[in-house]
Amino acid sequence: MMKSGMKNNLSSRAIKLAAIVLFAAGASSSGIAKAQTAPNDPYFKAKGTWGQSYPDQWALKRVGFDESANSAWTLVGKRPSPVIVAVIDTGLDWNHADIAWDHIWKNSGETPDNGKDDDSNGFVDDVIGWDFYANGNKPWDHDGHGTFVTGIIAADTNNKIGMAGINPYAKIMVLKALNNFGHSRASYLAQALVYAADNGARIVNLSVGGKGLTPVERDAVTYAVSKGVFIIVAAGNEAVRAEEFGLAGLEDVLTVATTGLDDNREVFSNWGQSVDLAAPGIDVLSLRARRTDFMAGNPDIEYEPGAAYVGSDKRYYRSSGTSFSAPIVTGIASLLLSKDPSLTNEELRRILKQSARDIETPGIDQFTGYGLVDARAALKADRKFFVSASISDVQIVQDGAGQAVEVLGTANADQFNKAELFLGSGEDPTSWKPVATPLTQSMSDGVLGRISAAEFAGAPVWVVRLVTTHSNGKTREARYQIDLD
Ligand SMILES: [Ca+2]
Ligand SMILES: [Ca+2]
Ligand SMILES: [Ca+2]
Ligand SMILES: [Ca+2]
Repeated sequence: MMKSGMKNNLSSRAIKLAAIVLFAAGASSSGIAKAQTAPNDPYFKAKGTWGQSYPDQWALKRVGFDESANSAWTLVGKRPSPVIVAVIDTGLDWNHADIAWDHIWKNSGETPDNGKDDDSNGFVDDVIGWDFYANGNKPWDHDGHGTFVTGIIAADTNNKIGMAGINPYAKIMVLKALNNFGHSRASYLAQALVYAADNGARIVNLSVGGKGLTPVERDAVTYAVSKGVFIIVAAGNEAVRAEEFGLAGLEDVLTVATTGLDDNREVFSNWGQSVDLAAPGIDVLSLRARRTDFMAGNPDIEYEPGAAYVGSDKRYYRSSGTSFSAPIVTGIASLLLSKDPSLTNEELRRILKQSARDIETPGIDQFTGYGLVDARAALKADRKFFVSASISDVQIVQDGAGQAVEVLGTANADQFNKAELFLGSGEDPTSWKPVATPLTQSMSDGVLGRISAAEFAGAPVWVVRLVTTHSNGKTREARYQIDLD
């Protein structure tokens, strides 16, 4: 269970109550057009509310939602479309003043509270979603994790209350498949995925995990993807390979790792080939469900109950973990669909990855994938654009009388210009020499070039660097370390 995994010491830090007096509830619900300007939500404008040096909603600001004239919200277009986003989690506190009914999915085929399954989908009076734990139609959040995740995606923006959510056009389908302690059963998760797919969700956020993956979960993911659902999964907080971590290791989901204030991967964040992207996930502000404190009682974190409450009303909360990075990407992915509902899942995935800001090791890396999600770049991206570079393996081959190292992988682009191989000595080379003949045609899962054995003289460790260049001049690179021992 990855519901928090916070390793910083909240308990040792005195918490200041919010200096901001919140506007009374009952302020007008957010108008869609209003989001075109900087939102008026107090926490969105504030910094230091709990004594920190950075903005309260730094995580949103870091990925492109800010108060500037070119904030990501200004790029959504004139007539954004609603998008159904299923949050499979611990439920939702729908009475929160910063949750608008307009942002919750309504099952139009279902008449509420008549004891009948009007739309014959197998669920009686399922109006906003379902509680798979209690097998009921009121997926109330007794834990807080689900409300927190939902707030990041769809807290009411520009309502003069509390915080801003990322997508003012999202319609949240509330699927409760985790219990009060954040634990789930594979069968509930699978049922929730199938429900999401069968009832029109376009995106699913899964800030949940656990070691191992059951066939029923795998089948449910396959089914949901086949029905056109785009699934975003938190990488997990165990500092292990995400491939070994349940849903996060699956190929057909988008797996999100966590970065901190310095834009580097946080140490707890799971890593590996299956990590696609990263998003901020440290000291994130979101909604607190009534009577909850989800970090309390988690044996993995040092936490004093109540320490993460924010606001004089204590209806906000702050926490860290990959659970809260995933919904940032979910919010952005859904906003891309609000702007252009015709995007395919392949295009959505391509845009999110290709527009990410490269961080840590240059190129795609195992800690942050393509890099830090960038809402502004994503909303401006060309759906066809891609440039890729990856090295999958190297092998020793016979080359005439001598030997050579053959580099295998992929170098392509929608408009390919060239791909070049370089070699540098040591684990972190400071200079590079061109080796092998540049590719003038793209290559997928094939031979990228041959490097003569003589090039490897004089050092025990070398790094092969691949640089693919798009015809527009943009590049992407990949690196591969060779240890001659
Ligand atoms: Ca029904
Ligand atoms: Ca009914
Ligand atoms: Ca708000
Ligand atoms: Ca990188």
